[in-house]
Amino acid sequence: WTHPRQSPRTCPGGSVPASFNDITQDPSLENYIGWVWYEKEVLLPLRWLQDDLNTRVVLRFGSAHYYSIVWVNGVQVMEHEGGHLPFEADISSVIQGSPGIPCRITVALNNTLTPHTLPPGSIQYMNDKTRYPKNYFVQNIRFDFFNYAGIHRPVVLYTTPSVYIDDITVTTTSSESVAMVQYQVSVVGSTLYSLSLSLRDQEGKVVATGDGPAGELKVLNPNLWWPYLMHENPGYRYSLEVKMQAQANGALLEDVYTLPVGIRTVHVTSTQFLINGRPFYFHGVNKHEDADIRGKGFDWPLVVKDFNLLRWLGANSFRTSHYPYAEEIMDLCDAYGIVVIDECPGVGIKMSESFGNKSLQHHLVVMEELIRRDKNRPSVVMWSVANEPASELPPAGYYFKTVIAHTKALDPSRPVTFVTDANYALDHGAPYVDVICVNSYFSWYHDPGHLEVIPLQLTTQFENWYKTYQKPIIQSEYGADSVPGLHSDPPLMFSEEYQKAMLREYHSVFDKKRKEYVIGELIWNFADFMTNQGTTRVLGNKKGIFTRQRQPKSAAFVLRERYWKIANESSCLPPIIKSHALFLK
Ligand code: GCB
Repeated sequence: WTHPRQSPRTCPGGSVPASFNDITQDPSLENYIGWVWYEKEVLLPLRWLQDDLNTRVVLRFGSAHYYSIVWVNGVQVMEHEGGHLPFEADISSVIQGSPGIPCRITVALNNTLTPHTLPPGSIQYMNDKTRYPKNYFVQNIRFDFFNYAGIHRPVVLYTTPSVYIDDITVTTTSSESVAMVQYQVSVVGSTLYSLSLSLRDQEGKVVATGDGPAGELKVLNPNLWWPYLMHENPGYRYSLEVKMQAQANGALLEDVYTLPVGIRTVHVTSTQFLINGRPFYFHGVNKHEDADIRGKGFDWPLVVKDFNLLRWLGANSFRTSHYPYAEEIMDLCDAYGIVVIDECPGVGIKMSESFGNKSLQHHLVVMEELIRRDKNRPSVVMWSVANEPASELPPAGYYFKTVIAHTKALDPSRPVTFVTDANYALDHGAPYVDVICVNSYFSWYHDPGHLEVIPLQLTTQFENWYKTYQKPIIQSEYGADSVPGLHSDPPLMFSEEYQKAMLREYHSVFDKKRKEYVIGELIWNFADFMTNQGTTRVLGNKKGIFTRQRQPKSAAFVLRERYWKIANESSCLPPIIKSHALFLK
């Protein structure tokens, strides 16, 4: 640790959950790359320590960026590679025998990105001594959001009995009058246990019961889980109570877990995306976990505000661009019926070394972690394994074939995609996806300022992809930067008017093609967000239809009118939803 930028840093107290970058006045912490330390002492309830043989104490992190090592009372209890996903360890053996003495939790975090992490990155040493100080280096990244780091999500301690429910997997099938809920429960700690299950509706009535580690529950006249704006009662979830009993160390142990279950089906045809057998059109957004001061740190009021804005907008869906979002956000998607394309942190996979075996193996592990976390969520209708990789490189073929096959093997119930900006004729990954998700920025990065090229270029884009693959297409990104309050008529780039005009050009093509095989449009982006500094970014990316502080730009009203119009065209929407009032309460 010879260079100041490499010296390990200690994070100021009380900064969890939050990114460390923006919370101090210290500019060297803003772009800090290297080790950061967190430490906290906690007093554990005496009860946890007394019944030590039968109580399992678990320490769980919602996420930390990116590589973490965790010690409890000086003993290393876990390490984890990658942000955005939870990790936990049984710490029972480390904390026993210390009633009344604080338990010390120490975390070392390293936010360095390498060609084999997800997202990938590279460290570049600047060796020209006439231009840079000794040991000077930069972290290169190939993605367009600020590389915030820290303990981003809640850290909790919880207990289970020593024999416990480790995992539950639920899938559902349904017809109009009957649904089947298939379940699998895994129990760890003993092979001698019994399991009983009961499924309750929202009135608390038991509608089906079962027992054993695997089986099927039959639900007559099911209330299906419907997306927001597709039904008057969206997001309906039953409660599945799973009860385990086991004898261990002379005691009767009981573990109970209650899982919300939404009954719905998802199918993809060559032209449609069907939810519960009905065509679903994605009219939604791409988001980021990003806000002033906290960076990527979880913040309930911000999350609630975002959901209110989504509902105001008439958005029925979003993609978790470009990494898995907090579990609390996913819970709200399930509850409100917001449909999710769940993306893993495979963003900025551009270097050829990032398509090698080491990267591939890690990508498979990340998909396992993501699917284990989100597999039971009715809101998640599709997995996205990457965003804009260099899929025109030959190794991308084998790479995506393998990642997608692995994802489908882990979860045969959902379609899989990745988001491409490659030329349709050169993309080696596209043959393996179920839905084509394509990003394009006509009149912005291509032909900047020329709105008039959009109709032709966008129509050609859709026709080329469809002709090649006969798969439904989502416009997974389109957009333009606008500096809030900057006006220009005729519309010029970066003005609010230009952003609106660009949207309208895209929309007229969507309206033609959604009669054929275009199944969705997701604006880039829901809100302005922070990026690395650069000559094309003025304090971040300004393609939000809301500002970073969640105030609407003019484009938000254009989109709102459109999304409500599309929702109201749908024949299944009951009259009560045809007014905004319900949602402005
Ligand atoms: C993209 C990327 C997104 C960027 C966006 C932009 O294609 O997927 O991460 O932020 O373009 O604004 O450049």
